[in-house]
Amino acid sequence: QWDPNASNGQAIVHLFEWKWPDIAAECENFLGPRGFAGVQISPPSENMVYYSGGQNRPWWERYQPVSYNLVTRSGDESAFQNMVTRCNNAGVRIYADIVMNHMTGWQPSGTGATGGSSFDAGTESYPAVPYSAFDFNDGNCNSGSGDIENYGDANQVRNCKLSGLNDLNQGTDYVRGKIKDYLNKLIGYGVAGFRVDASKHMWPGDMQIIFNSLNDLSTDYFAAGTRPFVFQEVIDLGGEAISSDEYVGIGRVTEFKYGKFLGEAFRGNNQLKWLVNFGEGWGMLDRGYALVFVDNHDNQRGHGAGGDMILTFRDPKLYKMANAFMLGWPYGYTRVMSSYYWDQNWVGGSDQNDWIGPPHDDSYNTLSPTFNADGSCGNGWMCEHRWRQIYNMVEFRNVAHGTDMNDWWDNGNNQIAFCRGDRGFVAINNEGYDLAQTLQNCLAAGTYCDVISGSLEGGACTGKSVTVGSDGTAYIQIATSEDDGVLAIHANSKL
Ligand code: ARE
Ligand code: CA
Repeated sequence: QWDPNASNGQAIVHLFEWKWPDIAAECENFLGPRGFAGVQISPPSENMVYYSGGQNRPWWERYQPVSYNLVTRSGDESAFQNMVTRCNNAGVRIYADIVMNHMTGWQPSGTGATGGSSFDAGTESYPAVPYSAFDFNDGNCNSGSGDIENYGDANQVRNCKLSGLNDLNQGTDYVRGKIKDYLNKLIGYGVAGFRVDASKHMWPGDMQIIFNSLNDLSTDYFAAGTRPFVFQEVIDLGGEAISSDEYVGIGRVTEFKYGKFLGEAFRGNNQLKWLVNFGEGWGMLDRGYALVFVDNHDNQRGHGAGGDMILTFRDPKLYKMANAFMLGWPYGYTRVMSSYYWDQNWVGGSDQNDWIGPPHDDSYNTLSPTFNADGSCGNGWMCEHRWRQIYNMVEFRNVAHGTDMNDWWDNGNNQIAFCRGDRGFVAINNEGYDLAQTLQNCLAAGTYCDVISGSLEGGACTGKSVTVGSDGTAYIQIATSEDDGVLAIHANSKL
C-alpha cells in the first residue's frame, strides 16, 4: 500500500481533467516511452452537473459524487476500461482519485448528474448507489452549523460537513461495503491504486478496515498478492488536531509542507543552502510514507493549502528549478502536476476565476489537447509533464533511483549542487549572478549532455555539455541570462 506497483518509473503525473481516451493515447505515445510510472486521473465517479451564478461546469463539480457509476466528462465506463488496459500495456499505471468522504452538497432540485442518475442532496438520497439519510454523519456532528468550523476538533473534522458536502459515515458496514464494491470494480479493471480525497475527514480506523478488505490487484497485470497503492490526501502544515502520522499505517500521505517549503526557498524567502537536509530534517514525514509535489490542482489556484508561496506554471523559471530539485532529490514518491490554463481575475487577493473548468466546446464537452511540433500542448492544456526540463528530470530520477545524496556543495546562499551516488549530478543557481565554478562531481570521467538546456540526441548534445575530468571535477556554468537556473547530467546522458 506504500509501493506504487509500477513496472517502470519513480514519478507519476496528475493529468488533471483529461479525458480517458486522451490519457490512453498519452500513455502509449509519451508517458510509457519517457519512463513515467503512472497517471493520477480525475475522479471517475458520476458527479453532479453545475451551472450556476455564471460558474458553468467548474472543475470542482467532480468532487461532488452522485453515484459510483463510471461516467464523467472524462468518459464512460468502456472508455475507462479501455484506458486502463492500454496504459497498463504501455507500462503506465492508473491511480484513481477516490471521493469517499462525502457525496454532493445541497443543490437546487433538478440539478443533473453526468450519468443521468437522480439524487436529492436535501434529503440525502442517492438512489443510484443507493445511499439514504441513514448513511450520513449528521447525528454525529457536534458543530452548530453542521459544517466543519474548527480544525482543532478532530471529531468535527471527521464527522461534520466539509464545505457543505453531505458527509458519509464510514463507520457502518453498509457504507464500507458500497465503497469497497466501487474500489474493487476499479481494481477489476486493472487500476494500480488510489488517491484518497479528503482523507483527513475520515477516521483512520474506518479507512484501514475498508482498504484491508479490498481485493488484490488484477493478476492480468500484477503479481498475485499485490496490494493497491494508496496515497491519502491529508493536509498537515502543523497546528491542527489531525496529523499525517495517523494515516501512514494505511498507505502514503501527501506531504503538503514539501511544496510550501520549496516555494518559499525558490521565491527567496529562504536560502537554498538549507535544502541540504530537505526531508525528515525539516519535520516532514518519513520519506517512505511521503507523496510529494511542487503544486497540486487545489493549491495552484488558491484552494487547499500553501497560499501564495506555491510555485506553478505561471512562474516557469522557478517552477522548472523547483521540479528539477524535487525530481533530483532522494525524498518521497514524486508527482508531477499537469494543468490547463485559465485567465485569472484577482479581486481583493483572491482569483474570481479559480472555479474555471477544463478547455471545452460550446456544450461544455472537454477538449482534447493538441500537440505542437516541439511536443508541447495546445488547446489550452499546459502539459507541464511535456516540458523538456521536467520530463528529462523524470528520466534522471529513474536513473538515480536507489542512490542517496552525496557531494553537496553550496556557495553559502542560493547556489547549490549535489550528486546521486555515481549516477547523477544537479546544480542550481538562484542567485542574481552567474554560477561558474569547478565543482566536485561523482560521475565517471567523460562528457555529458545537460538534460535541462537540451537532451542527448543522435549522439550529440542539443544543449550545454559538461566534461568530468579524470580528477573527478567538472566546470559548471549557469548564467543568470539563461532560460533555466538549473543544470543536470546523469549516467544515461553521457556522450
Ligand atoms: C464547492 C464550492 C463551495 C461549496 C461546496 C459545496 O467551492 O463553496 O460550499 O462546493 O457545494 C473541491 C473544491 C471546493 C469545492 C469542492 C466540492 O476545492 O471548493 O467546494 O471541490 O465541489 C480542505 C480539505 C481538503 C480539500 C481542501 C480543498 O481538508 O481535503 O479543503 N481538498 C480535497 C480536494 C478538493 C476538493 C475536496 C477535497 C472536496 O483536493 O479539490 O474540493 O472533495 C486548511 C486545512 C485543510 C483544508 C484547507 C482549506 O489548510 O488544514 O484541511 O483543506 O484549510 O479549507
Ligand atoms: Ca467525514
